[in-house]
Amino acid sequence: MIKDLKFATKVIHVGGEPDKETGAVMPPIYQTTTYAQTSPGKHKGYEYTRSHNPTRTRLEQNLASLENAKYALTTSSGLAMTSLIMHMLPKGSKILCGDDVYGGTYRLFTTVFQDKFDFEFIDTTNYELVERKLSDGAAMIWLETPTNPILKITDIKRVSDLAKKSGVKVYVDNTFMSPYFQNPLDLGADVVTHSLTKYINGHSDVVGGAMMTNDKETYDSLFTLQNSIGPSSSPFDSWLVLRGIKTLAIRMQKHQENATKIANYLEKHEKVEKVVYPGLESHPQHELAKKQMSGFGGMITFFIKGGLEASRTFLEKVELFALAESLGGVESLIEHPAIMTHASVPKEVRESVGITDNLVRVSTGIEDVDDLIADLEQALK
Ligand code: P1T
Repeated sequence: MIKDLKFATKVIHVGGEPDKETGAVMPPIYQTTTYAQTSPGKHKGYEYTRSHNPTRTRLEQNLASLENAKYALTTSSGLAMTSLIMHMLPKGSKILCGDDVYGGTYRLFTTVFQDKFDFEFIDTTNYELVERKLSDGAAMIWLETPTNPILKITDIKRVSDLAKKSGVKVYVDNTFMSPYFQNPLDLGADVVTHSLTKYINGHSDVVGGAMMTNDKETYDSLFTLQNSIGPSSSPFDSWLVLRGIKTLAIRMQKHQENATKIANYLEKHEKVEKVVYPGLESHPQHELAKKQMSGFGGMITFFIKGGLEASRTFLEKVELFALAESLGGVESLIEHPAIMTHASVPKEVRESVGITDNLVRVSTGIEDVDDLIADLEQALK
């Protein structure tokens, strides 16, 4: 294979070589649980699909290349990957986590794993605080950047440099930017995670997760846990993600183009109190966003004037935007984090980070942006 392929080539070609047996240009779906051995223990690298599957191998090769990583591992959901990672850490470990993360991640940490670890949720954009907490000792720091749903941006390189001094591993959930706009490993992070459910698959028809790393020990530990616990991704889902991923570069460009127009439109609207989009000059970390990311993505958060009732009326009126959880698909979605994706975060915690009842989150799709703006206009009216 030609070395140093560019992103738009990698999504199509890495792990995508024609089938050796037949020449099929598209990868076969190896819909099998098991593989024949020629003698006990003698096989072609595949024994049982919980541990390995050729369709999944192709996807993992592709994913590793997109984050410039040596290793990738996929799971049946984003949270399944987060769970495997938590199982890897020694009991009693101190875990630092950003104070604004996906509600399901918060729930996993504060319920399932709360007795095993000592969690501390901190504002990771406050670097004095981060430095102090890191030097107190921790097993890991878990960052979402931009965060879900406030879109706060943390300086990955700065935190990684500080963490290295204290021997703390840096994990970055890169779901919102996708590998097209941001590569945390290149900035010093130890492990990057993704919900494949979102931009990477891009068609809202698969739930999946992944991690990429250059650290063999971490990969080996997570692979062993995946095989022992069992949340492997299915051959068909792996194939669907391989299919969706081919257009990741071109989709991300369009998500961003549409989101920029919508964010500018909303910022001028009289019924909108505030808009948060990393590409707007008004974003508190706009300069960092320009430096750390190669684009600003498709997610927009905005605050409607008038509180819960005004938000509810607006969300009931949109027609093209589906009122639904999730993000990153070709279709536009809209949701109310306080009632939907972040309902498992207690109200006082939500409000302390700014997830108020008039906050609306938009996942901008790749439709014609004029139609999307017309829909927002009639619903705001
Ligand atoms: O849904 P799942 O594939 O398990 O991924 C969980 C997850 C992890 N990380 C981030 C940043 C996420 O946004 C998610 C899932 N988020 C939603 C379903 C949502 O609507 O925000």
